Amino acid sequence: MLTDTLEALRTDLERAIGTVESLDALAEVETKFLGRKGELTNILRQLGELPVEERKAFGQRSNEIKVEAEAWIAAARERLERAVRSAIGETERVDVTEPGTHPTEGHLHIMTQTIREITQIFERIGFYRTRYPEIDWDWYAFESLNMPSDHPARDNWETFFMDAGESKLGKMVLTPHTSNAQGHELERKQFPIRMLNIAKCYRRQSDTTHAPMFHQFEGLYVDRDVNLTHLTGIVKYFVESFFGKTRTFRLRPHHFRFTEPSFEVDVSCGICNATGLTADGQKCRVCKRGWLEIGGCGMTHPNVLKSCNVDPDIYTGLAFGWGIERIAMMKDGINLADIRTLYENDLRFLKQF
Ligand code: FA5
Repeated sequence: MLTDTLEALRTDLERAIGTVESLDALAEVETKFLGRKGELTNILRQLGELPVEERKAFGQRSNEIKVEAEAWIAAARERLERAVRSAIGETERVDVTEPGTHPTEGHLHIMTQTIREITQIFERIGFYRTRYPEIDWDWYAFESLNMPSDHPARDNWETFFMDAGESKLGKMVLTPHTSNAQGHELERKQFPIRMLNIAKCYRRQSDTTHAPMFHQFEGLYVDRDVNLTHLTGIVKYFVESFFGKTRTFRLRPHHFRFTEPSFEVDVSCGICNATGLTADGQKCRVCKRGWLEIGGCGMTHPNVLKSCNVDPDIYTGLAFGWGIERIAMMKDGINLADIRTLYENDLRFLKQF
């Protein structure tokens, strides 16, 4: 009987919707029973087989079942959607009390750290940082520093010349020392001059103790009555501030064309306490007989002042130029086998500082 088939369909539909476990499966059930080619439509097509008096009641019952089925489907959809939402909530839940993962933190390169420290030390005694070109005219790098062209002293600064033509200031060079700043600063004629010029230098040198690119810091102090005691005072102040009061220094006579008298500054070795020997009587591997060389210094040569139109009878000056890679290594007592390691960017090395 068609009525029995209709009631059986209702029972099957209720069971199918009650046990369905996904939204996709629910959509399939809906199509199977209620779709255009679904089972209910199929039964309704057979309506004509019924006696006329039964048709009305059958039609009504079919409608009731359809309305009922739609309500079951809506309830099942709501149930399944809620389940999906709570599953997402579970997998994507954020536990705000869980300890976080620490992001990798970088730190400044040992050269930058040292440059900052040097700057602070000199700022405390009135020096100011200047910046002058690292590609400069020959006149500033040599000529104004009492080193005329073809003077043999120039050979000590194994210089890279630029293939960029010439002007009345000569050729262009990659600055082989920071002393090029002296001429620029003197030309400003803002006395007293207390310049601290920190810059990169370039020389045609590359071995375990020389890098082709390295840093120097250059001091220039020019005023009336600047004398040698100022120079020794500044060296003492710097050595004690940077290396600590346990270290001493000495000035060793030397020759530079742009200072007179000239010296090299040595600092006592912090590893062997200036003895040149380790505790077990071995030769100290860090220093030369108890001393480490920082760089050069001296009293400004009158010719340097004259070349920048500063009267040496009124003004006197002192200057120093020291290597930053060297002093950074000396401070930490690191016997660096190769100075070039500083620029190889190997994190296993750089992370130690
Ligand atoms: C000079 O360059 C002079 N301009 C210093 C100076 C300035 C003297 C002012 C007097 C007055 P020197 O060539 O010695 O001097 O270099 C000074 C320091 O720079 C050296 O002691 C060393 O510490 C550092 N240095 C020189 N060449 C290199 C290099 N290739 N690699 C690393 N450090 C270097």
